[in-house]
Amino acid sequence: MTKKQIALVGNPNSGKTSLFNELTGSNQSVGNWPGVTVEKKEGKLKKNPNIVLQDLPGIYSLSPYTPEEVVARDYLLQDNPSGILNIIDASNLERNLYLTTQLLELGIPMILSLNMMDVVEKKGIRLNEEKLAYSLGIPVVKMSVTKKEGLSDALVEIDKLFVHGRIPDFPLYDNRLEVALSEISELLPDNILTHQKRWYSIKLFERDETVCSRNVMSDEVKKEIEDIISMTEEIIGDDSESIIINERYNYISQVVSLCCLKETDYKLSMS
Ligand code: BGO
Repeated sequence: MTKKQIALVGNPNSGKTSLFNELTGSNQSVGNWPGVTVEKKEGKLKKNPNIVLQDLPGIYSLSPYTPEEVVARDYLLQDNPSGILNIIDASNLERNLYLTTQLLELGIPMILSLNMMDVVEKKGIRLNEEKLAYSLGIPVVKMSVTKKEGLSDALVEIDKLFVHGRIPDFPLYDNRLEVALSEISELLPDNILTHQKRWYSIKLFERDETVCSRNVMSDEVKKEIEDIISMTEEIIGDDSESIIINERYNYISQVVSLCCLKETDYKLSMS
């Protein structure tokens, strides 16, 4: 039987290595990603050796600025994993969801693992995972890897992903930005897969050099895209990279305000 691949993705210190070790045990192989000195680790799930967990380097973003980010995004775009298991430190929800917004744009079925729930509880934060799952449109599981809690729930979601995993809806941003992104999407080269169009449109809007140089586009199309970007920058009054960053954080703060209550929120309302 051919092996199915799940990519394990998360920020540094989210508990990714701890989860990888728990799920794969001693069934691991370690090497380097081609051409870079970034460690490549993969392992078969203890509970189902037909599923391979690909441990991607800890990253904060899918920008092209570090070898770890380049390795992670190249793998996610080119190696066609069946799904992404995105582990986050739920006690730092806003910061960790920044990478999640980018992963949602790749057109790959995805599961969100809310790790460090023991810390979340100690901080008095109430997190409604059902509302979070509804807002993001993907399955969400709570876990504490060090307490070995929630691991079997993650395995159940991985199994479900192979049966009815679907490509998540991507986050929607400011209308003026959405118009620009759909115009860019229309101009993308034909070889870009439909489910990856959102990611490529955003990367071109950000003037991501790697994406610009790897895709063959006529000078005319390049100019049209540049005109769309500069006009949107003028309308919104910011540079394109900052526009995307701000829109991601606006989206995250809406999601977090729907599903997260800090102790100060409920203590105030009860007094
Ligand atoms: C140390 N809860 C808590 N409280 N901690 C967790 C959990 C959890 O659910 N999951 C992981 N950790 P990595 P990346 C450590 O190593 O897996 C802890 O970078 C220490 N080390 O045990 O390495 C985990 O792969 C000394 O903590 O994350 C680890 O994503 C004192 O989070 C840290 C205290 O986990 C990072 C902690 C010498």
